Amino acid sequence: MDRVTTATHCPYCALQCGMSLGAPAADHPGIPVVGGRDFPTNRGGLCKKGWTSAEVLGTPGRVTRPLLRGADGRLAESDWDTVLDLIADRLRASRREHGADSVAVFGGGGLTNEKAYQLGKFARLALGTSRIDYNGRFCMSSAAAAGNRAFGVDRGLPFPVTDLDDADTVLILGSNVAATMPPFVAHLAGVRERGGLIIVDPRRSATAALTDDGAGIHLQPTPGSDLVLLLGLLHLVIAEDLVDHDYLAERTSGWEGVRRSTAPWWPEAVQARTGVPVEQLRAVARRLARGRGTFILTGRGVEQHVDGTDTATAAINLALALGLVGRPGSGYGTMTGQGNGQGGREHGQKCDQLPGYRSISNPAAREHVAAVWGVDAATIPGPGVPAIRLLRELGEPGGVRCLLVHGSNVVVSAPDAAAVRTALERLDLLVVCDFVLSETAALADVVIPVPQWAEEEGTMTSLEGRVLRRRRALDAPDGVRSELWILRELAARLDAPSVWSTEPSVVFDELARASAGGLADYSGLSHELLDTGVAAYWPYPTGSTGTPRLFLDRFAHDDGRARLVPVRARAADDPAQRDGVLTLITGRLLEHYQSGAQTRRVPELQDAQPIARLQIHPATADRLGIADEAPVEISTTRGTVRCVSQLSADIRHDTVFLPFHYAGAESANLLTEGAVDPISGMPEFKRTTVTVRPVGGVR
Ligand SMILES: Nc1nc2c(c(=O)[nH]1)N[C@H]1C(S)=C(S)[C@@H](COP(=O)(O)OP(=O)(O)OC[C@H]3O[C@@H](n4cnc5c(=O)[nH]c(N)nc54)[C@H](O)[C@@H]3O)O[C@H]1N2
Ligand SMILES: Nc1nc2c(c(=O)[nH]1)N[C@H]1C(S)=C(S)[C@@H](COP(=O)(O)OP(=O)(O)OC[C@H]3O[C@@H](n4cnc5c(=O)[nH]c(N)nc54)[C@H](O)[C@@H]3O)O[C@H]1N2
Ligand code: SF4
Ligand SMILES: [Mo]
Repeated sequence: MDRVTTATHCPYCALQCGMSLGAPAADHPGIPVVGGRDFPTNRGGLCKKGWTSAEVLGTPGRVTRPLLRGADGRLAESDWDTVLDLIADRLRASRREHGADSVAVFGGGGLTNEKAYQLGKFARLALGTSRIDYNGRFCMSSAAAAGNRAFGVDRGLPFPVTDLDDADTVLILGSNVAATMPPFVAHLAGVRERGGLIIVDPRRSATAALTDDGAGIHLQPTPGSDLVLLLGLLHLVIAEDLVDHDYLAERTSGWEGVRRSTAPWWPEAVQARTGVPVEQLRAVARRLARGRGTFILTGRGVEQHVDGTDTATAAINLALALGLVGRPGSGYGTMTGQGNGQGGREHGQKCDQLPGYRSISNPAAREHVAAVWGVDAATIPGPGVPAIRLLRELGEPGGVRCLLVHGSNVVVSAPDAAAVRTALERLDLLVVCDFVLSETAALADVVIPVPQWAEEEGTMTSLEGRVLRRRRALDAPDGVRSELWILRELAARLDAPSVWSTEPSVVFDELARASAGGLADYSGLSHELLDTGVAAYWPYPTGSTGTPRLFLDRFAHDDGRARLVPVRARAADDPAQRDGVLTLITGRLLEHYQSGAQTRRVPELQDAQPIARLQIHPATADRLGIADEAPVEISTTRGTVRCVSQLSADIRHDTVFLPFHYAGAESANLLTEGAVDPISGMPEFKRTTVTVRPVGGVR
């Protein structure tokens, strides 16, 4: 390609920092030079992962030929016709012998909108299966369910990130943006100057440390007690008469039930359950109600729990009671995680959903999408099952026998990872599309090589609901084929109806038509329009100029009102503080991304964080006889992790923290349980009872 500089976005998280890719340096062929680009979310800044992202393009382990497992049990290079014919034959046979739902698809929130859309269409039309879901179930599902329930629509931030710049108070619950979206911190500079940053985290995370020196308040509750904390804050807002009654009357319904639900949560009761002192609770409640620009934001720390949907709902109820939602200069939102975590949940990879965030159970939605696809609506399967149930069905009698994985490394990132591995090994056929041999790809019968972000065109939708152009800066290695091409080839071999373009802009146009009239309406958008650099926030129906701020006039429910939904805290079940019994929380480090499939292959990042370390309080470590940087064993009934201790006073005495970016014996998900939120299907990643002991005896 002859372009010297390509304006695009980072391949990793949902902040989608603006990035420029320059021509490769002579001594580094194939690796474009990365630069930060002025863009509202990052203003030229990038984090370490962004700066080093191009390294993965030339990683030594890159898969550039289809791989097929041979009779000797090893993966060996094959050719496209052989593997595509084999996959199509095996899928057809499975469908014939065991029914269409014996074939399943697992997608990812890192896929472009075009690929996510095509994957959902492929599952329904080419495979005829209802069994499709994706890793966003591990990520956004609780916040999405809460948003849909309260507002009738789910868009992570219903306002541009830059709205935060002028805030007086920002309450962030369970999100460590200083590590997970570093350039985002610049948007908190103003609120820190005004002393209004409030961080809720059982750890003194890098983000919690931003509240130091009068910049704000850090609340350090027991893991999993946020629902009580939020009920307690609302209780105080009511008791101190800080509620915006006019707003509630004009714009919401259900206040009375919510008001009553907060009755038991006197500050003293909240302190007893959460460990947060009464004075801090009062200070926070009053600060939130100062009424000069208040935002409430949630992250995975409060959402990845069995009561994650209710906890996000409690945060929304608090925001509504204060009249923050749909008012310029204030708001509620959730921090979307993956690069296309937002768009990836709008176009049909979710088991219950059709493009445009339409329900697959709604007859009118089915008719609309069927017309775009040129099929009879009756041929579109009904709703499938959410990710954790899908993974449990693998290889079970009457369950799924063949699985296609696009954009997830489930062996590392799904809860109860050992059980997931066993389930994958039970399958008749596992096909993994990836550009590296991830731990999941290493188990596959067929590995399909695909291009990386800088080698393809497409669109991504950022955490603020803004649709962005991902642009090609260089050609993919010889032998690699795009996912759109692969899906078309398989669709043809499976005699699928409809058209299957391999051109991202054409697929986008089809997606736009399919989304028309839906909640996430992209019908006024095209690659051509996005190439002009227009700030395109959905809904963006034909003839409109998009929607940077949602809810200014109405919410998406038929009556235009937001719904306040009463929620209740679960019974207290603190694990007895027996010797060695602790609460494990899992999460992220700045240097690694997700399952680490990409960042563990970047020498600079891997050197900075080469091994898994368990963050543990020095007093707790002392009690257990654990020294700093010493080998430890962490156990549950599901498995054991071996790693190294990291003594730190930044964590509660009763809590330990382990990042989930590592594989093998260091994999945090050997410990986590597959328990899920009953509404969203979100697994409980953030609260596992574990025992910890030193390896090699007490010091
Ligand atoms: N460096 C890096 N950045 C990333 C990613 C990555 O893997 N690495 N992934 C991206 C993705 S997909 C996502 S979803 C986002 C996630 O971004 P975050 O939500 O910021 O990330 P986590 O580290 O999972 O959790 C955030 C914080 O929640 C706290 N926490 C744990 N349990 C509780 C609890 O019970 N209550 C409260 N209040 N807090 C709790 C943890 O201590 C942690 O500091 O990051 C995105 N950005
Ligand atoms: N214990 C614990 N577990 C967690 C979490 C936690 O906080 N704690 N967080 C959860 C969250 S929020 C998330 S989002 C998940 C994420 O975890 P995963 O779903 O495993 O996400 P990634 O590690 O990003 O895996 C993406 C894989 O797809 C490949 N890939 C990237 N782009 C493409 C593409 O365009 N096409 C194809 N075919 N492949 C591609 C990458 O190389 C990589 O192998 O982990 C969840 N697991
Ligand atoms: S914050 Fe996210 S989008 Fe920005 S450079 Fe880092 S990983 Fe990339
Ligand atoms: Mo995520």
